[in-house]
Amino acid sequence: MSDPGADPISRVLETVANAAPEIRSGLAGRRRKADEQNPSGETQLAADVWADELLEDRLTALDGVGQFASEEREGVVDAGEGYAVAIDPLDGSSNLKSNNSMGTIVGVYDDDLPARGRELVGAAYVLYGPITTMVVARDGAVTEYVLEGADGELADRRAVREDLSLPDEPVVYGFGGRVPDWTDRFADYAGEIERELKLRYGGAMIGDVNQVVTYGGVFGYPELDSRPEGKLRLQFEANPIAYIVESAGGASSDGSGSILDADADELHQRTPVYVGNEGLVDRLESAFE
Ligand code: P6P
Repeated sequence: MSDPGADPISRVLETVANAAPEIRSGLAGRRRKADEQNPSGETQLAADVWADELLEDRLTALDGVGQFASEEREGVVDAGEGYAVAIDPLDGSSNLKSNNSMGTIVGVYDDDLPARGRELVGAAYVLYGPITTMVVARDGAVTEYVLEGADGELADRRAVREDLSLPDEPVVYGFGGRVPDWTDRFADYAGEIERELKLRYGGAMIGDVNQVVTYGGVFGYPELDSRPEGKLRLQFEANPIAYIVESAGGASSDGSGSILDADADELHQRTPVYVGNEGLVDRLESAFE
């Protein structure tokens, strides 16, 4: 398990890393639908519920964790004194049926939840791809690890990219939602980008964001005519990813400014999300003026 002597933020991140091989090995048998919906009204899979309970159990047991919240549960769990941990235990779990990439997202806030992204003191995502990797942002630095473990045990956490930063030249883009649902101003922006970059959209934010972090480009789940606030959750998805991408030299926006400056009013509030190379995000904000 995590090193008890480490600081609380490290202990949270190590606990998520240690759980990753076990979560990965537990997915195959948990593809069935659960009987519940999450607070966002999305049908849960058995894997969603199981990963959420596993991580809640381990993270709330840590000294230095005072609150726990998850995309999969209604309220904030009181865990004593310390940092607030917000997770998306299985981001993109709808990809489980089609056997495509998924992820786990974690944000460590130095404030009660719901909290603004500026209160983050650490964030990470695990990507369950052909291999299991974890991208961690702390103190302005981003590191990618390979997490290797047989039979659900973490045998090795090996840094493979340190001081990770987005390449200067963007290559890929990925935009969520249905094209007819896009607002005109986003559709105009997307029309420009589509003629410049290569489409990489896999339906799980972590897989798509990792493409942008690796190759340079832009990911967005935009404002929609039917839902101006978009789909993605501020506490569990948008803030941690914005923190990571901005720590890697990129930019984030909710359409008007950095996602990290967005007011946090409700635990499950949604926000439009645009992250990637600064120039591409700037162009989006200019198109929205
Ligand atoms: P759509 C997964 O459910 C998720 O929350 C993100 O990981 C992903 O970017 C988005 O929703 C996909 O949504 O509408 O394309 O299925």
